[in-house]
Amino acid sequence: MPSLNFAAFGAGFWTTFQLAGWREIGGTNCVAIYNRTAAKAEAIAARFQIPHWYSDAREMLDKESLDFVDIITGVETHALFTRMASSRRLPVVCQKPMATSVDEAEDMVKSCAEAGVPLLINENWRWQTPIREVKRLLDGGEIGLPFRARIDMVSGFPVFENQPFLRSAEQFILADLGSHILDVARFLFGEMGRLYCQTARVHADIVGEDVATVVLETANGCTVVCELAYAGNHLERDRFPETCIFVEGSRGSIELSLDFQVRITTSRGTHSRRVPPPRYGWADPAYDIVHSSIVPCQANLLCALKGEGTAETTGEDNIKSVRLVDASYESARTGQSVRLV
Ligand code: 89Y
Repeated sequence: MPSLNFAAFGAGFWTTFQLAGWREIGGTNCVAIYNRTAAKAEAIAARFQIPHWYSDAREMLDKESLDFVDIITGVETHALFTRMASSRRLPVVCQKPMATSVDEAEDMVKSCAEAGVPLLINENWRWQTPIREVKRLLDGGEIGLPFRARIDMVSGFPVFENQPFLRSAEQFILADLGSHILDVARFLFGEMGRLYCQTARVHADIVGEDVATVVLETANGCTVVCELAYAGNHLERDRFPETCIFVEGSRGSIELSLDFQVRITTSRGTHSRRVPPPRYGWADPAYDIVHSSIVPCQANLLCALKGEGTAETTGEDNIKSVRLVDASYESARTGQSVRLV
């Protein structure tokens, strides 16, 4: 199959890594890039030898011959650019968080379904090497039925330095990081029936919440507690952006701890293994585990774009993660738990 030509929307922090990820996989060719600030599009075009750059998205779509688009802009523009692409019958890959609301996410899915084109979400967190290992162990069934789990991403890493817009986001940690972690909760434990959430703001100089605790209940009664924080420099070992997971099951437990250590404990004892992510020269070492997960995630999306397989993180699937984020904000606002089914 010839390479698929695509255009990128957006020239922010994540664009360079996603473009490097496409190159790593092969089979695609970025032929154009749009950014509302032309100089930023031009700079990335020069760095990645992208032949055309634009500051007008419609002009780009009118002029370029494309097989799909990759939307890597702020969440508030995802629906607009998705509709622009779907109305031209172009398949869409869109950055997480998929949308600002469940209604908007549903509208995106509808516009792509009506146009007969795939809508795929670049939701990479679940593709991290040690998280895939936890999933493999859970599916193996050795620990029996999980009845409680904890998923933590707690760090003092200054995320605002690379992504300054997060400082002024009204919805911060649940939308930015929670969309990943709640997606991981669904990936590992299935769909949720109910949740309760509390949030807090520790940074005095930001608008949104930088701490969130979400307690979820799966359809079959497992409790999953997600703890998120970008609250400040109070940790002895800060290993941003590693996720820690602890699962208790009827016959054993699984633990993913810092430094990619995965342990499974059953009546036969504890088996421990270090499962580090691959290292790529183009990745920012401070984001290694996440940047490396771009590769299997985008490879999975590419299979779907080529009609050779099914994507895990379709728009239709990701709406369920958007719902969890939305319900978490609702619960934090009302102080009540929210039923999801
Ligand atoms: O924007 C976020 C993401 O997707 O991964 C980590 C991050 O950069 C900061 O929370």
